[in-house]
Amino acid sequence: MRANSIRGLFSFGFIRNIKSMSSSSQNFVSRSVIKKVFAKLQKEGDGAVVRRGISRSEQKLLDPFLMLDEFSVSSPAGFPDHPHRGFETVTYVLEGGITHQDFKGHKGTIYAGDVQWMTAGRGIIHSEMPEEEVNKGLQLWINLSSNEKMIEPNYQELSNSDIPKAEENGVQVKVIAGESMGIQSPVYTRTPTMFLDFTLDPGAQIHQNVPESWNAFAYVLESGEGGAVFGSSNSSPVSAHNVVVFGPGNDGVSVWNKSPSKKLRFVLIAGEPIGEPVVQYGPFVMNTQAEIDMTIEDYHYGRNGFEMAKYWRSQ
Ligand code: FJE
Ligand code: FE
Repeated sequence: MRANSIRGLFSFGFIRNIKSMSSSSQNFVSRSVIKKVFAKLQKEGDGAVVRRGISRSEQKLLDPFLMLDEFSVSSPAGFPDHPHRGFETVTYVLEGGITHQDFKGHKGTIYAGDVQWMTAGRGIIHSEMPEEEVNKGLQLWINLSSNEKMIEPNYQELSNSDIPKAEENGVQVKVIAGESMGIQSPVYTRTPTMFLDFTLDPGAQIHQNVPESWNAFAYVLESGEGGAVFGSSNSSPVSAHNVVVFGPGNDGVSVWNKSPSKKLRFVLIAGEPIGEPVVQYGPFVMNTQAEIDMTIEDYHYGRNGFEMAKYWRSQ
């Protein structure tokens, strides 16, 4: 197969990107759309409302991803003190700010364009509260493999200016994880993950490489009517607040902005499947029910990473 040797080397993916920006895009074979999910509004946390794009029903199809929420939250609503174990949360603020505080004294506010990549590992207890009048963003949950579920918690925090950006042929990309258009994110992804924020001018298109074995989806943030076309240039357009799940294989993902006047903004997220059983109890994600039962006990009695559970309250 053409360029198979290049396709296999993810680190050389940018070669394909540069090629695909030029005339060879007709050779690019895109994955097709196998499912669309409209992210319905639902209540979460304390008085907060989220659009849940990925939930339990997509977990098999989209391993290693567990959840995607598009949040919009205003004080006094928020996500007060709650635990996590067994996965990572990625919070990407689109507007306003979110202040987080955890049980080990880690505290900070992330604003529009900033990312917090939190590895909960064996245990985090934290609060995530809105800072400004309007606070919007995305929160993605990425599973950890069984041998990493109980690692020490870790944070990677990137301000907007730390996130690599590129612009070419009416396409802007912010590389939150992975690489695109020849630039690479500094984020370390324990579960190999790509997280790209694309804005396409009217009439622009992209052909983004995605490793063949990975699961991939897009989430449409903003689109002109009939603008967002995924997979093949004659497929039916997708409106904002939809998850677009891609089928397996091929070179990657093609996207067209067919709107004559409005920009198209979407995130493209892909990851290497873990292939292990998932047992989720709210904010705990383990491999077996016995591990969930143990986690509930650990949280209750303040053990195995939840030592501060009994004493800590956010301010
Ligand atoms: C949660 C309680 C919670 N979606 N989007 C239980 F508070 C949460 C939770 C969030 C969340 C936080 C932000 Cl900043 C953005 C979110 C859920 O914190 F997920 C469960 N299960
Ligand atoms: Fe949380």
